[in-house]
Amino acid sequence: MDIQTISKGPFEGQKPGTSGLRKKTRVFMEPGYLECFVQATFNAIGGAEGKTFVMGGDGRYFNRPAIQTMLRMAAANGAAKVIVGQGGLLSTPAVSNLIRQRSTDGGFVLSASHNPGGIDADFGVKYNVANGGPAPENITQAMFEQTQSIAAYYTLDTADIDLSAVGTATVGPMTVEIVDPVTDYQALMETLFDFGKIRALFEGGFTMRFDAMHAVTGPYATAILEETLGAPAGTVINAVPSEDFGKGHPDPNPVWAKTLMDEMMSDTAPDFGAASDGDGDRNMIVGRGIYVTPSDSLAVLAANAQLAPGYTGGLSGVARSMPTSAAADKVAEHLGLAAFETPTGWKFFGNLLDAGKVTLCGEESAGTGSDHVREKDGLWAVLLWLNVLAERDQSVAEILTDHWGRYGRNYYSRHDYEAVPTEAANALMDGLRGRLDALAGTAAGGLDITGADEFSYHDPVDGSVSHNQGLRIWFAGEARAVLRLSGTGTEGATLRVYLEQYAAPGADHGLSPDVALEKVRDAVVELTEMQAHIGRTEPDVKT
Ligand code: VG1
Ligand code: CO
Repeated sequence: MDIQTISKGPFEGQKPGTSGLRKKTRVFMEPGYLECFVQATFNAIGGAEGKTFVMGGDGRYFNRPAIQTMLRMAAANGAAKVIVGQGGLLSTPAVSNLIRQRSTDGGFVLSASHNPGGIDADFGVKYNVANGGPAPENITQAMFEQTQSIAAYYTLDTADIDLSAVGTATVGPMTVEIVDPVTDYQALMETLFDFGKIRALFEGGFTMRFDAMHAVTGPYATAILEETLGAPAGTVINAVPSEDFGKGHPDPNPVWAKTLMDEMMSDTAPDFGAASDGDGDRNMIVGRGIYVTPSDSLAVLAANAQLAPGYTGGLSGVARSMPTSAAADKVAEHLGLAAFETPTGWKFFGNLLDAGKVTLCGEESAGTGSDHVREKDGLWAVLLWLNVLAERDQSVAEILTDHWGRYGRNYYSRHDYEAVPTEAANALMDGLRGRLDALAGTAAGGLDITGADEFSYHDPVDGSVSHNQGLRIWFAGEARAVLRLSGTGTEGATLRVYLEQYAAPGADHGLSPDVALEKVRDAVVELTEMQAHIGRTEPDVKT
């Protein structure tokens, strides 16, 4: 066994609090860089000796060589076995499922999620623990500390192994099991949804477009939607994972999935449209002529989940990330369910799911999931929608209009200001933070401010507290603004501004979000002195 020693000294680790590392691909390709992160992870979990891991990625550039490197390192660190997806592919929810189903010690996902791929784009590695979920704070903290002091990593001098066929192989003394990436995941979906009903829906002429965005859900969606549920060939587009995602941005939102959006808004739109991201954990839902915000999607699914076989017993509770709109809370209130508000990032849902406190979870960033795995799950959300559509025999527009009529509409939009100089972004946030206590009772953008704070999360299961999770401002008339800095960007800072305005049942639900949210937006621009801090007030991306 070779012990490689790092010459460049302490290594710049992941941002504290994030469960993986996301960097430019060329940075990951620097000698020893990926290795340091992987070794830091093994060190942080008390070593790999005798352990079993799952490994797979979204197929982006560097996926395959990185897996080979990581297999050698797992073997050199004494791991007993690694389960790898064929061709090095596994979606994030499929990794989560395999960790749970095979009771492994953890797993690695090679992905920078919705960030673009390619040698000049982004790469990433995430570590998930034995419950199938992203590494929780105590482990990410240990990983970060390891990256600050690491001086050596372990590897073997062995040849690459062939991952192109299902079977078993060895790397040094370690066993590698190469599995079909779709089989176990599809089996799980078949336990949750009424495949017969959905097949009948397609047989009845229901049409759909699923945009896999040249990323990992292509094989999953083709196998499940076309080959099993009988959707016609061509239902799944951009279905072959490519190393640069067809030079696109595999982020399922109206901006990056514009081709799909245009089709859904056209005269020849199919009944239902959906898309997923690089690693398959996000989803976009769109009906003919109508976009469903992720916050609304969570609320609609919470209100209708019991129509699917996996959820007939009802939900134990619903959780959403803090910036996500309160639409799901309205449903929970109505159904008498517990509702939880967590910081951004799926890892915070893990304890609630493990403790049986919630069944469904969601984030405004197009993440929805349930207790079936410990990650958000793009295709799962699409299948639940299909099951609901099959049961209700209504269009997406009808379901949404009915939902708003019953619970009210939470107008919602996220504005992203990308590649902001880090100092300017910090100054903007610090400036607002310093004035939060004085805001209640004042006005901005023509709205009265009723309160403001910085969100801290008190985990009801393990009692841990997470501070600095976003600035919140509430306005009279059930409006809210949230500001936070992204933890996943790779260039400067990304400022995220989340805008929300509630319109009760019976109020006007036909406004464009921009119009409904204009005052809240103006208030944010004014309160943050945005122009002075970052030299602009228009965001790069609105979702
Ligand atoms: C973003 C989203 C957040 C999501 C995270 C990881 O984080 O806003 O909701 O959990 O990405 O998603 P941030 O810190 O950039 O706002 V994924 O699909 O990258 O695993
Ligand atoms: Co993702």
